[in-house]
Amino acid sequence: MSIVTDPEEQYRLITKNLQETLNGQIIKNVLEVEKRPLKIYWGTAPTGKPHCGYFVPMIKLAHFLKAGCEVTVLLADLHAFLDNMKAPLEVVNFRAKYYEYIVKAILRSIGVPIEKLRFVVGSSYQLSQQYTMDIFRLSNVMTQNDAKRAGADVVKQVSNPLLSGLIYPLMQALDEEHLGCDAQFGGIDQRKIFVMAEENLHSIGYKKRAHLMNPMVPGLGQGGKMSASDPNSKIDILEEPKQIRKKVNSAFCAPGEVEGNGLIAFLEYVVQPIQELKAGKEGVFSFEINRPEKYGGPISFDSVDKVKADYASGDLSPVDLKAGVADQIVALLEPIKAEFDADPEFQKIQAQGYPVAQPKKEKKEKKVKNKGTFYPGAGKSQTPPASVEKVTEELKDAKLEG
Ligand code: STL
Repeated sequence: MSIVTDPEEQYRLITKNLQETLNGQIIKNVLEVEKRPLKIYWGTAPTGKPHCGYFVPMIKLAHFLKAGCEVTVLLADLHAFLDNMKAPLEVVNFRAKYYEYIVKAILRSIGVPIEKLRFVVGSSYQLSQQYTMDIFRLSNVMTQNDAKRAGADVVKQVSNPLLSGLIYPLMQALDEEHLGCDAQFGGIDQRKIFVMAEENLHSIGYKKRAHLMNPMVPGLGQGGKMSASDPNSKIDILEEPKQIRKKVNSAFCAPGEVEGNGLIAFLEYVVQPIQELKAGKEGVFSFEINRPEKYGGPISFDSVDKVKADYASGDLSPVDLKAGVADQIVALLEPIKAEFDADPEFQKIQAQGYPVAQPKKEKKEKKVKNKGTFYPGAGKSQTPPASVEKVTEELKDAKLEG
């Protein structure tokens, strides 16, 4: 991957395919006036196992690296905990490490050099005295409503919201200062937090950063949604080919409808950009569908627009589109799965981050007792939980109901 050095070309690459850029002038100033590499970070909260949607931000990280940026990946472990305990403290450090493995494996698989990529675990600096004081200082210039609104699209919305949901956005704003960056990148769902950061950091003596936002890309579920409750709507990065094909086959794919179609979106936002990165050339695209001879034989496309046109007209059927996209996903995930299968450390960290739930039998027993393990009156004789995750779920349910 050759590094781009012309400031105008760097800016074009940094902002390529984004939905929105706020304060692009800050970026231009760094590149054109200060003439130094742009410092940019992307944060992710290590909650559930990363799925195919992760390719979308990875492609932008590739653009940033190609533009010579100093790129930081924030593994926001405390945020994963603060967002309704999506990651229990007992496993969050393993999940952060697992996310690092996955991010590196994805980038390697698409031919991106990662030597220059910096990984920072949130709790490594977010528990410092200075950071803590900054939370307090920010909490004295922002209202509860400001914080609530900032987190509205990011923090899981529940019936009885926890205080942690107000702390979450404040910390994300502070991360910009404490990671020493010029710009933060994220999905358009982060917009309210980004705007809040721009509006408030100056009140505690810190500078405003630029913000880069990716579009939200439709998934494979109903209406292009990815949902935690529908396992078919998400394909794990380490999913087996058989499972990939099964999930793609069950994907929501309305005949003739291009808008919100997760399979076509995958071609547009993942397959094409990766082909462009690999070729070092824009506009390249080749998509082959291995259709059996008895249904008319192989089909090939050289642009996403042609895929869209043929799908809209009915010339390309959902069945054929699914088969072709499934092949693409299988091929993209193959080297990542191979890396996982060849690395015992990678496997170990996955097992530690995502301990398997206990067998159903025990679950039934618990129901009869109707008391959580951590219920104040619980006797010492109670069996300790096999899965931390499950206990956390129970505590959460108890809270929501109570
Ligand atoms: C998620 C899912 C996702 C992004 C994030 C969280 C972002 C978290 C974050 C936390 C702290 C920061 C920046 C970003 O400073 O796609 O659950």
